[in-house]
Amino acid sequence: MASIKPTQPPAPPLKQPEKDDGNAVVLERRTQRVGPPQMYQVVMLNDDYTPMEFVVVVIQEFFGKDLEAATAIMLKIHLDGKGVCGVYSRDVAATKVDQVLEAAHKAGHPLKCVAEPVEF
Ligand code: TYC
Repeated sequence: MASIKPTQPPAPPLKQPEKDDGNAVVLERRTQRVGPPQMYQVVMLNDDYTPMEFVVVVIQEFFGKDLEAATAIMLKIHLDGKGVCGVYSRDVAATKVDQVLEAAHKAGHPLKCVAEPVEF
């Protein structure tokens, strides 16, 4: 008598390891942007200890202002508590903040500044 084999479900096809033939195309997922990129203003804050001259030099050095413009910005910060030194893309603004904080820290001054998104 012929034996009856139990029927097996078909085996899944063996998966071939993917080979890189050097022609692979990698698609980078990008979030679609509508409108211009968000810009950031670097806002410097007043304090009671940082010398005015130091602030003026920092504004000239890192924000590309001449002596007159840097002095006007410094005085505005001194009188109003804060002031905008410049407007940049996100990475550039973050770099400016780092540069100012490092220079102030090295000189022993408590000068602070922050980057904040520009409202429009
Ligand atoms: N208020 C400081 C002083 O009288 C000067 C100053 C100006 C400090 C601007 C910080 O962001 C600043 N020496």
